[in-house]
Amino acid sequence: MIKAFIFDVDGTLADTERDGHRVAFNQAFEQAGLDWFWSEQTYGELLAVTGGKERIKFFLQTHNKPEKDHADLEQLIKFLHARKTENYVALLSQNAIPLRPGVKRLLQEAQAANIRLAIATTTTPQNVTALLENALGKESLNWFEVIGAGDIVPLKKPAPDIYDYVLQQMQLTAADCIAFEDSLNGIRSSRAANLKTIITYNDYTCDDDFSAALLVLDQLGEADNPSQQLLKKTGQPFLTVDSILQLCDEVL
Ligand code: XBP
Ligand code: MG
Repeated sequence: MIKAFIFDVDGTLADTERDGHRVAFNQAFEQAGLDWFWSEQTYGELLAVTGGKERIKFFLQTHNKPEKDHADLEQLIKFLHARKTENYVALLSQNAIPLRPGVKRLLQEAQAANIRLAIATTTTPQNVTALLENALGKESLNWFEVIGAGDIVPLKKPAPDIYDYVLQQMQLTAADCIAFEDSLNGIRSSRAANLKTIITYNDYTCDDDFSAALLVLDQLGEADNPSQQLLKKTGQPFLTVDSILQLCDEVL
């Protein structure tokens, strides 16, 4: 019996990368007087590395930027990332990024069915709070029993650490839970923690290898905004808690 759903945030709960994180990084570069700019395409390539600080470092190396030899590189990255987080939080409060279709419905259905909820993400904790508060209201933070985020674990996705942390906090085993992810790094992490995983992909991740997933969908879907993949597979317009539980029974 499934006891909990564990959600990734960026790309899964909301499409935050292109118009949220990317914009906030570019603002931070400008604020620091750097001439770096991450286009939509460049950002797609940089998404190979999870974590904002890790992504900046990867950019410096792969784009051979002179700043990679900065006397105190860690300090520079820390400074840029702190600005980026401020920018991201401000951006969400001015212009909330909506949750993806079906997310709010499934979260509410899960609670009504006494399924416990948690978050496992590599993003900074303030970013999770800002997204949930602006998209769902302050009280929605209480919907999640554990919010595992950012540097709380030593290794970010694709390592299993953040999922292992959440499972340990909830005193559950992987067999009790389902993970919801959107990316290859995400499913590598969840599968390395032995979690059955449902994928809702997006423009940046639609070509990723999701062969290890329990189910791969374009989105969770709503009655008036159906999941095209689910319609094709089952004739249903949106994914429900019941259909998830049924799917788990079938694979066991
Ligand atoms: C999310 C990320 C994060 C955000 C930026 O990955 O990779 O790095 O892009 O967040 P996932 P920070 O959805 O797999 O958890 O800048 O706060 O690190
Ligand atoms: Mg993600």
